[in-house]
Amino acid sequence: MHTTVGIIGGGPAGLLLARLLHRAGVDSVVLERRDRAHVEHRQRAGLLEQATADVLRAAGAGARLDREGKVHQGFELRFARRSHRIDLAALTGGRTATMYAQTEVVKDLITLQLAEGGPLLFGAEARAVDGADTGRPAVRYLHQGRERTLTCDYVVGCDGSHGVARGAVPERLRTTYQQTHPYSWLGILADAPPVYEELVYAHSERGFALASMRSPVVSRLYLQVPNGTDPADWPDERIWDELDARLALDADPGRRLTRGPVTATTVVPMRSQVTEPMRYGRLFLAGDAAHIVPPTGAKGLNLAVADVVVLARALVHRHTTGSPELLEAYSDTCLRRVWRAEHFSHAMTRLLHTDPHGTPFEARLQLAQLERLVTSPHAAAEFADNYTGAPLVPAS
Ligand code: RFL
Ligand code: PHB
Repeated sequence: MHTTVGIIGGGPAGLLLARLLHRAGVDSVVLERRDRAHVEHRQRAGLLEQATADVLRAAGAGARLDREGKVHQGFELRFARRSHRIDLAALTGGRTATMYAQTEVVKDLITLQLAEGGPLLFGAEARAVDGADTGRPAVRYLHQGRERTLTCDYVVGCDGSHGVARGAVPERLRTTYQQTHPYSWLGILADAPPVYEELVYAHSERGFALASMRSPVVSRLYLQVPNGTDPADWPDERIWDELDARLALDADPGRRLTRGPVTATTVVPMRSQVTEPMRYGRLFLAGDAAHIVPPTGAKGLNLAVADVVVLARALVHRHTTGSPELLEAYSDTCLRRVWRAEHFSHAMTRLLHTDPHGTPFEARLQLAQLERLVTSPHAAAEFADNYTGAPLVPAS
């Protein structure tokens, strides 16, 4: 089989890239290791930057997003048993975020791809990328028990943080920068109405907590836990008790933590990682395959979308004009945004979590920084600008 763009990975990055290329008349094949149900039900991100929602709309994937997504104008920040509202829209001249789960984005893109797009093969596991530095790269993959080869003009690794594409860049040419944070998130889904119509981020001496939502009857909640935590050590009652203690809603008549059956529990390590460059010859890396942020700032999916928007534009430019200049600029263009988001995600993570190795002095500094955020319009505006996200394609 031959295609113009071979895409490894059918997560949000790979699916959206295939969609954008299809709309511009460039053919592609998507190879996805897992089956459709697995990909559609993997619980992950929830919050879309405005620019991400706009891209999905422009790609013809905005109908259900507009019906079911909830626009968030701000969020609540709680610390020292007090509550503050960060008014994102007021601080940014009208920018907002939209709560629409990654599972739903993926379902919408898969439906479109199967109805109108090029091949999307489930159960197709890429094993290796050959000849990335030649004019005719190829992906070797396993499908229905047989090894096959997909020859391509370009290969894009959208295969997440544990994929194979990154390994096809020779080690001497790639640098990985990384940091593991000294805590993880215990994430749960519960059949219980959300705490509040907006997100609630809480810093407490007991650790960080986040109250998010998936629907009017399903809550998504996160607790800071030590690395290596076994979810089995967190029976439902312990989770609810800890959320109660950290969110400290008792003083606030407008908010209530309603308990309900916990339907899923996962532990997510908090990692920061960037691999440079994001291109080797005709192989490009996009999304989690190239960079990971801790989920605190809700940036991972949005960064994946930003990468593939830049890449689709560059591939289409090459296809229609023959000029490789945008493809050559791809890595540098994306990395500027990636490092901005890495910095913000890292800073927001450190601002809100309780460092198990921190000193009392550092804990006081952290409170001083939180105070600054809720009392200085300048500090709040800088935060809100980062949280709501930069425009997708830089002006220059
Ligand atoms: P994905 O989603 O990991 O998809 C990669 C796909 O590649 C497939 N694959 C292969 N296919 C073929 N051959 C191989 N050899 C393959 N190896 C892997 C995999 O099966 C998979 O389908 O990467 P992608 O597309 O780059 O998307 C990135 C996002 O998924 C990720 O950044 C976000 O989920 C991060 N994230 C959040 N991002 C946000 O923007 N907003 C949020 O609110 C947000 N919250 C979160 C998050 C991530 C979380 N976890 C679980 C880490 C909350 C959590 C808890
Ligand atoms: C989520 O709903 O999963 C979510 C929301 C906001 C974040 C992180 C995760 O900052």
